[in-house]
Amino acid sequence: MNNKLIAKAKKVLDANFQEGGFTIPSKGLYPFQWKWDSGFIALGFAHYNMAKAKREIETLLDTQWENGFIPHIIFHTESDTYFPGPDFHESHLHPKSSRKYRSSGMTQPPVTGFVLERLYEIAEDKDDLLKFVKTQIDKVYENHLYFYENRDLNDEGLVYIYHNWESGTDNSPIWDDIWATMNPPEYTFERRDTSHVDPAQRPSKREYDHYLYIIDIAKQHNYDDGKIAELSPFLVLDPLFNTMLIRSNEALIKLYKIIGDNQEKVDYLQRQQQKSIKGLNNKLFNKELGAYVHFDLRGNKQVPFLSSSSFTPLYSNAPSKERLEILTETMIKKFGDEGRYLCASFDPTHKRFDPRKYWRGPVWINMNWILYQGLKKHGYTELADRLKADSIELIEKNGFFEYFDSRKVNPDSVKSGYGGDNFSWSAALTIDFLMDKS
Ligand code: 9WN
Repeated sequence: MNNKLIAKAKKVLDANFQEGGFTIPSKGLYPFQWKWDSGFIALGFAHYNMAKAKREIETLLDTQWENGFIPHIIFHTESDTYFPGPDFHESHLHPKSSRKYRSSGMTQPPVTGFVLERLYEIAEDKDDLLKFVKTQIDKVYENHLYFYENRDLNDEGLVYIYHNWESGTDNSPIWDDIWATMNPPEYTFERRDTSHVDPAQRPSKREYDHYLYIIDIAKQHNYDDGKIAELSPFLVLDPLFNTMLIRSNEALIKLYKIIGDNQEKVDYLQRQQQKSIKGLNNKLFNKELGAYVHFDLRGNKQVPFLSSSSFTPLYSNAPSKERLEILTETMIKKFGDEGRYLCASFDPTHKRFDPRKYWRGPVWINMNWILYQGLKKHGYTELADRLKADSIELIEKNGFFEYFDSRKVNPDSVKSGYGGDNFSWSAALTIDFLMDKS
């Protein structure tokens, strides 16, 4: 164990924890609570302060809307260091939105189910943690119900995202062809992100116009799911998002069985799970590329590009033995060059790859954590260890940054850690990587 690094990571997390019972991803750049960040953050706290881990999840789930939806950003406090803020998102337009919290009207990958399971695994006092799970699990279940009832357009177990910010992999080259089908107005606004971070590492102004335009369309219809499905120019089946749902279903089923007395919910989840796994394997696997890809519901076609999301189904029970082999071979062949850290966020052999820019090529620690867990789960120990070692090396050399240059030798600069510094999930998952007893 690397005690020095763990101590530093704890310091980062504790400094980002806020009085309101939630943790900001990074000071200045991201000053609110983010949905999937909170899940990963709780996993870090769980190893040394379970009270804070529980609080993080409790605070997040308290923001749930009446229809089961959980927003991607919750604006607990005022801050003018981030755009777009609550006045742009206007979540109150939705009739079932929270009356207690201001938030966005979009969501992020559903990680909370497997986070509850992992908290239970980490907890020393299992009875106490199970008591906590009992108070929260139905909210996660309601959230899954929301997805299946409102976002599974073709009744195939796959749920759509209507905005790139819902994917969590915000300006991946995957979206470029969708942007090419749109011509949004030129918005006038003041970016805040580029005053914290080198603009060369962030999306362009024109890309932001697209992001804002999709929100505008949703707002014109009070964030009505049916209208969004009908009108949003961005409507995508994302392998990462759907895998997180599948993996969280798995966790909910396991936890409900431990709790007992919840047969109806278990049955429902098992039925959905079968459908989702079938959908993922039939619709999102690309044989030529040897991995899972996104599906553009507007264009009714697969988006044939490899990204770190392509391998995330490893973290679930969805891939067959044969597919597991194909996935790991593709990862090594395309992303595993000795001169590179695993795992770049986009195909390093593709011309759209950029090792420095946001989700267009750098390494992200949360994606590495997901892939590591998946590889370990299916017995690919050597590759799993390489992912873990690469993650720790990047953090040790550069600090707890938001993302990292995927090249081992970086000819552009001496610095290979990019985006927000003292970034919470990089710290939290370092703790989980290093303190993992399983
Ligand atoms: C928009 C907070 C979030 C992460 C996302 C990451 C980035 C926001 C932004 O920061 O997105 O949600 O303003 O760029 O892409 O994954 O949850 O850390």
